[in-house]
This record gives sequence, structure tokens and C-alpha cells, in this order.
Amino acid sequence: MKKHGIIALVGAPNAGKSTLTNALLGQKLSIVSSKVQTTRNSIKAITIEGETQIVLIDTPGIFIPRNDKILERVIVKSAWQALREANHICFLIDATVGMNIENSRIIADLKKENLPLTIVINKIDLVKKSRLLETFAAAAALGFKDILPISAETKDGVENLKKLLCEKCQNPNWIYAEDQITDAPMRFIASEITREKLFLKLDQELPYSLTVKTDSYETLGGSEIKIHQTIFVTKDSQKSIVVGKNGSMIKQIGLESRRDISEIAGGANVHLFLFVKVKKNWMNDIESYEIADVEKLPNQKISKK
Ligand SMILES: Nc1nc2c(ncn2[C@@H]2O[C@H](COP(=O)(O)OP(=O)(O)OP(=O)(O)O)[C@@H](O)[C@H]2O)c(=O)[nH]1
Ligand SMILES: [Mg+2]
Repeated sequence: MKKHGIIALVGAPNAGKSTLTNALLGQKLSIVSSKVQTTRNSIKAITIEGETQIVLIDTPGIFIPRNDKILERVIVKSAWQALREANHICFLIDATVGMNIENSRIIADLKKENLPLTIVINKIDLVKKSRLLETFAAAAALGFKDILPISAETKDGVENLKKLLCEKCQNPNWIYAEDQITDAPMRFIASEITREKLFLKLDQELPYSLTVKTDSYETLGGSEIKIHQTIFVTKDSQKSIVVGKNGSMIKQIGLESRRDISEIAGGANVHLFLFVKVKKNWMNDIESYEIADVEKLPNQKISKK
């Protein structure tokens, strides 16, 4: 009997939600970096295990947004909105952080959602067993029964988690095509990939001052794809850093982004053109967020590799 379930992966910033999403999916889709607030809006990753279609929602990390920061508010709102659709929550705790005040506070808020909750303790490859047991005990003390230690990076425990999630999926039928891996448009994924490269290459605050928008995404004959993207920054000095000496930085970012986009697009030959523009107030202009595009763009199926 075919069945499905919608599972939201939720947690503090940097807990490893996107890494786990990709591990459960078995390929890269969500963007990952060592910086907090990498994911800015929720994205679905769809995977099949036997007769079960597991619809994962990778959400942005939950934190307390500053009142005057629209981007921060949009990020956190997107995480909470994902719960409206979900049948089950997987709450990720970074094992190196443990059950701290921040995690306890988010759990208290999640309990109000009245959704069943599984606790996933991630990054167990980085801690001693005694530390892991402490976190395990703290979660058990809150009354949770489903507590799973994993490493999304080494994939230790990921298969066990997938089995557990299958049991949580009890809705009839599948809701997406068998080979579909997301409902997000490819042009959105493409801008996310470029943003990931910028997050990985640039230091300090700069990644938080930029966004990437796909201006055009054309599929040409013979599996050729032509993409134009604009990277918005807030100051001229940031533009110089993103472009780099003689354009070296932007060239490297383009190369790496193109490689990943090509892989997700089934090995297509990608021609990627990047432009950097200064737009002082992009953060206050919701139209500049690629997030706004997700709702506006036509649905375009992205299939399994
Ligand atoms: N050693 C180790 N590192 C991990 C593991 N899971 C994730 N990471 C690393 O932790 C960092 C954050 O991972 P992400 O997957 O981007 O975390 P996230 O929860 O999606 O973060 P936000 O989107 O910013 O909320 C990256 O550097 C990952 O490589 C793990 O199991 N072990
Ligand atoms: Mg993420």
C-alpha cells in the first residue's frame, strides 16, 4: 500500500538540518555551510523508501530575530510556516551544543504545535559518548520516546532514522511523481547553489549582506542551460570583494556553482553568467528575495539523478 508523510526538519541554526536532508535524499539539493542562517527558506526534498514517499521539509534555523531586520524575520517565519504542512517534526540537536537554553525554548514552542516529535541528536561523530548520553538523558527527561543519535556527515544512524520516519508516514498514496526530488523550481535551486558558494568563500558578515536572484533560466536544445544571476550586495566595498582581484573571486564562484547546478540538472551543460549589483536596501525590499519567487514561479519538475 502506497503511503506518504510530511516531515519537517527543525532546529537551531547550524544543527545540520540541510546536511541531513541531503543524506536522507541521497544527493545534494539543500545548501550547507559552517555559517549559521545558511538556509533562508524552507525547501522540500522528496524521497522514496519501499512503498513510502517521505516528504522532508528542510527549514531555516530557529532563532530570535531582531525587530528591525526584515530578512531575519522572514527566515524564522519560513521555519514556523513549514509546520503548518507537516505531519511530524524531527527536532535536530547539535550534539556539541546539547540541550541548552536555546534548544529547550524551541522545544517548548514546538510542543504548542501539537505535532508528534522525534528528537535527532546530530554530529555524534564530534562528541564523546558521555556527552551524548547527557543530551540523550535531557531529552528523555522531557518525555520524548523517539530519540535518535546520528551523524548526518558520516551517515551513521541515518538509515535507522529513515526507517523510523517511514513508520511516521501514514497518509494514503503518494503526492509527488516517483522520480521527483523537490517541488522548488530549478531557477530557485540555482540561485541557492550560487549563494552557498558565496557563503563558503566569503568571511564574516558579508554572506549576510548578500542575496542571489536568478534573472533568467533557459533550457536550450541538447541539454544546454543558460542562466543569468544577479548577486545583490549593499555597498560598493562588498562588490569589490565579491568580484575579487581581476574578477578572480566571481570566476571561482561561477565555476563551483556551475558544477553543482549541472549535477542537480542531470549533467546538463550549464552556462552561468553572474553579475554583482549594489542595492543598498535589498533587505527591505521583499521583491529582491528569491524567496518571493518560489511562490510566483511555475512548477518545474526536478527529477532524481
Ligand atoms: N562533523 C559533523 N558536521 C556536521 C554534521 N552535520 C552537519 N555538519 C556540519 O555542520 C555545519 C552546518 O550544517 P548545515 O546542514 O548547513 O546546518 P543547518 O542546520 O542546515 O544550518 P542553517 O541552515 O544555517 O540553520 C556544516 O559545516 C556541516 O558540514 C555531522 O553530523 N557531523
Ligand atoms: Mg540549512
